Amino acid sequence: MMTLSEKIAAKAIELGFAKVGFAHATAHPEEAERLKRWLVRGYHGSMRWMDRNRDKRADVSIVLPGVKSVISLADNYFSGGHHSNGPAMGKISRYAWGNDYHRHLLERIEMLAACIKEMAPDSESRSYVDTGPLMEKMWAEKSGIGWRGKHSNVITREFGSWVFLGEILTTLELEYNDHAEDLCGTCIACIEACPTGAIAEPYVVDSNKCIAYLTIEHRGSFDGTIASPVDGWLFGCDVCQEVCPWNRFEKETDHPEYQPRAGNAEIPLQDAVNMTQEEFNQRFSGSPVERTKRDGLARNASALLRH
Ligand code: B12
Ligand code: SF4
Ligand code: SF4
Repeated sequence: MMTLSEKIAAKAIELGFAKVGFAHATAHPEEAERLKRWLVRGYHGSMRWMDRNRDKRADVSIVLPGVKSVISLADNYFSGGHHSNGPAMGKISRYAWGNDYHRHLLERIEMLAACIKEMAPDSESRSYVDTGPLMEKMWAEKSGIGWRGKHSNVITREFGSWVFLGEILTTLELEYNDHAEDLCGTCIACIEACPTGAIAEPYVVDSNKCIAYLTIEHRGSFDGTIASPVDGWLFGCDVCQEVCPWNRFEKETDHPEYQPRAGNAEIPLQDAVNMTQEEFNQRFSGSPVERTKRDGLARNASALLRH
């Protein structure tokens, strides 16, 4: 006879998740303290939303009263292929080659939540992908999905770090996994390879220097104290993950949603500068690249051409 946890795990795998894990939904004051330190140092740059709901990020019982468990889910998005690194090309980071993951993940997370409701009608739940005030990487680690590498992303033994994360908070008591063991050892490849020195110390990223932040989240120009994107990264950056030895275990995803749209792994920089709004919509509607908007992409391309 399968336990409730086993039934939920089996359903998650059936829905196409690469990994699922369960953690007891207790507060973690030491993580709250680290988050506070990160914010006090200003490592969130202009992402002021990271400073809001700090109490909720530290304690999920404020988000869902009576919460007992966090179900962590991981979706493998590695679709094979590599950047050509050709001259005057702008690289798009791997996570943004296909459709926006938020929708694809959330739809299936909500299906799983509906199945759980059928299995336990008195239970309550909340589903999250990225947008909620949740420390997703911490929960992935606590639920045994993977550990936080020194580049701060979660690494799984089976798929490397090319995974998106999502969660279900539930009032159900479940059987909990052991937290994932840190397997970075003495390696510092990501810290050494980061082109802007954004990994301020092991496990801690200063967004102000991170190319992912500069090309996606930062608004306005790159002048004064703000750094500029480098090394041909037009949208996001994969350097710290590309050099990670654990990504030798990458496996190709079978989700068509994460397959690259034609020509979207990299774009001639001049094309990105000249792209009309209509072309931008045709190419990137429903893709993560939409977040930076046409003007943001053109700004990034102009900055790279100036280098
Ligand atoms: C804000 C944010 C960003 C910011 C800040 C990044 C960051 N490292 O925090 C920016 C814009 C830079 C960013 C970039 C990227 N992001 Co982002 N981002 C987020 C978001 C919304 C919040 C992250 C957060 O809470 N940061 C706050 C800091 C304080 O948390 P933290 O990094 O976990 O820091 C902890 C460690 O420093 C730790 N710590 C300190 N000392 C020590 C010591 C030890 C031993 C340990 C274990 C830990 C530890 O304590 C801190 C608090 O717990 C999450 C979604 C979510 N809601 O969680 C996605 C998320 C983290 N991003 C994601 C992705 C894919 C990316 C990019 C890879 C995209 C790209 N290719 O360009 C890059 C990676 C850059 C990098 N090296 O981190 C994925 C990561 C998936 C994974 N496998 O881990 C997430 C989870 C989204 C998702 N739902 O899938 N992101
Ligand atoms: S994403 Fe790029 S810039 Fe940001 S920490 Fe990793 S290597 Fe550095
Ligand atoms: S490159 Fe090395 S230190 Fe960095 S996350 Fe991977 S194993 Fe850990």
